[in-house]
Amino acid sequence: MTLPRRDFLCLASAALAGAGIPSPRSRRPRPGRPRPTAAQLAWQRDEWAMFIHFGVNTFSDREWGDGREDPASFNPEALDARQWARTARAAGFRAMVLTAKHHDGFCLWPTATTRHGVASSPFRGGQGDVVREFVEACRAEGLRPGLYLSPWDRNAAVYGDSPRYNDFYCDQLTELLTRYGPLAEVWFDGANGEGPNGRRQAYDWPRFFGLVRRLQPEAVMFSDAGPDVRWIGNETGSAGDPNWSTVDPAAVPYPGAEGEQVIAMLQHGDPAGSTWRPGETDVSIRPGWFHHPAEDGRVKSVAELEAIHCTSVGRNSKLLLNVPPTRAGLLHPTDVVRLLALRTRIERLFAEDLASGAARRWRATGPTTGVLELKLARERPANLVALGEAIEEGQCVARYRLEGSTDGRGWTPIASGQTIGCRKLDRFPVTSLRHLRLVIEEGLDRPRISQLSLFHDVSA
Ligand code: FUL
Repeated sequence: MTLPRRDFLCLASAALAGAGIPSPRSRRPRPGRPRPTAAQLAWQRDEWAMFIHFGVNTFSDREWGDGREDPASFNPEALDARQWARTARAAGFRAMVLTAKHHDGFCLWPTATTRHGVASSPFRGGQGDVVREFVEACRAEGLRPGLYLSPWDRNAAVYGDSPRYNDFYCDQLTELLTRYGPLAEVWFDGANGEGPNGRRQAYDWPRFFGLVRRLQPEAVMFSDAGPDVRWIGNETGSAGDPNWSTVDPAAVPYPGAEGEQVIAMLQHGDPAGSTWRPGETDVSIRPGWFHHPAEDGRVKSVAELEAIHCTSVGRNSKLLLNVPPTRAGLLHPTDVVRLLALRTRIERLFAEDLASGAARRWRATGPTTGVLELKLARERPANLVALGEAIEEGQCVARYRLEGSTDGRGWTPIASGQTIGCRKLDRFPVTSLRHLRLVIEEGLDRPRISQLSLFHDVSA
């Protein structure tokens, strides 16, 4: 990306203002901490979204196609997007994001912008539209659809001729944003290469963002630089701890920006940040993003997936778990069984909130600190706590500790942490307790605790 940072920021505000649609940041400010928009809140409360990497790479057995793949190779003979969506719903996902185009440039919908896509393939006799089947399947199963459109395009002849490719990319975006009804998320990857002319493509991010805001005002946009939700900084399933949903937008000026500082900001956010931009944790259930038969024996175990839930959703992030369809166009049976077992495991884990119905008392100890104490009906062994802040009012807690007691007098420390946000999960050695207290030691505003739940994971 070649735009200097200041120009980028000016262009960004100009583009959003020019689109005539108020951006979340330009809405009338309320006093206090930054707060999420309704779309950001809905996005986070989905907790789990399924990522679907599917395209010519599925047939060439590659992770990154070079754009020279023959469209004739794309022929998923048993494609059933309803099977993807049914599985996702049964496993507890609430949204799905499909790679409408990956870096190889092959389009999964019948586009007027290039011949490199499904219309040139044998799939449904050249009449197929995977994006439509995907979106309709999501709607039929009550899932919120999202689309990934790779800016890096190794097939487009105009890639590298920056103004022309930006027009081409906006034409593709426009098709996707206008043909398929409301989208919940538009996913931008930051990958950036050189075109056939040997020149590096300069993406017009402000224009791309402005177009999405104008055509799909309810969709959240994902990229390293938001504007609505940010990449979490790795692909291993691990959000930072602490993890603030606020950022300084100047610290990650454009998608694909590099450097240790950038990764630290993506991982942790910034308590002093002016902008609400929560982190999304994307990770694959397999080693690769696309399906490779050689990896059929390397699907992550239920224990690994549960650990990922705890380091993503359990650290104030959202999980975008990739489950790639096979060449047939179906999710692999191993992945399906694993996902359903994960759902059962998570449901069991959180089945009995030992703190439900417990007497609770909040005592402020300062303007931004306080103690939430609760008393269970009887003494119970426990080893897991779930905490939450009422993030619709912003994220405030910066440091806390948890203490347990059998009699309400002698308190034992059981866990401590920094941020809470939408959801924080803390495990600790099995402790028998009747009293539990959350001590907010440091806050940025008056803490609003929406959840203090207690569980006993018997499998731990
Ligand atoms: C990366 C891409 O290069 C990978 O292929 C994958 O799509 C991942 C989600 O984003 O940047």
